[in-house]
Amino acid sequence: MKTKGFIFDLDGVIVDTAKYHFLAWKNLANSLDFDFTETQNEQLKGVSRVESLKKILAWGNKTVSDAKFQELMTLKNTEYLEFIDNMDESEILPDVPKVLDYLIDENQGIALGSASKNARRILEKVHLLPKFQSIVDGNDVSKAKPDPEVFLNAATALNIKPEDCVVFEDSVAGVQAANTANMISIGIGSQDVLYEADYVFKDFTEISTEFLNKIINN
Ligand code: B16
Ligand code: MG
Repeated sequence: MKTKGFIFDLDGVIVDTAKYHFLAWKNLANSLDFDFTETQNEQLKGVSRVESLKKILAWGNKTVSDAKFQELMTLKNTEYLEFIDNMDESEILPDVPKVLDYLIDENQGIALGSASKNARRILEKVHLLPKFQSIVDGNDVSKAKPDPEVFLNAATALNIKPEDCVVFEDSVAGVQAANTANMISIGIGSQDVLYEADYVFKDFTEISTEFLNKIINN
């Protein structure tokens, strides 16, 4: 049995925190007298907090001082954390624990590779933190996806070569980051959006142990 490194994105792969990011950003935009759509929100998936706010302000044609920018980031995160603090295991996406437990039983490396600075707190809330050998999140990287830094750091933390790593990602930028890192990319979501991934599944209920064994032993 080979040992591969399995790197999981957080938002959109393990839990659906995108809905909370959307609500918090939307309230912020509304407080500045503009709005944005759920379609625009798609462009914020996998994107760091700073880059998200830059995009949102551009949609609203707003320019703000650096101090105001920092204040808005804090405001958004404070509201977002109120949603996070109400999360529990029921918010874990279908069959994620099953796949994690299978990979752990098969002695595979398991890491988190997320843009979120709140990743540990979220994993703690849904009681999945102990399943991860390594956590690489928005506090550990200087370059956002599609830069491969977050996944390369996760491979280093697992002590597994990038070409022996596999990434589960729901965002286009994340799939591109995995591909640039020379890792196997598995898109979670729609084939139409994630067509650059090596494999795409709607969710983890579609991922069989046969498929995982194939990936492990390839
Ligand atoms: P935070 P992921 C990303 O998580 C989200 O998809 C993205 O919408 C968010 O802006 C980013 O984390 C930063 O999150 O404000 O909590 O630091 O998909 O990379 O797990
Ligand atoms: Mg994501």
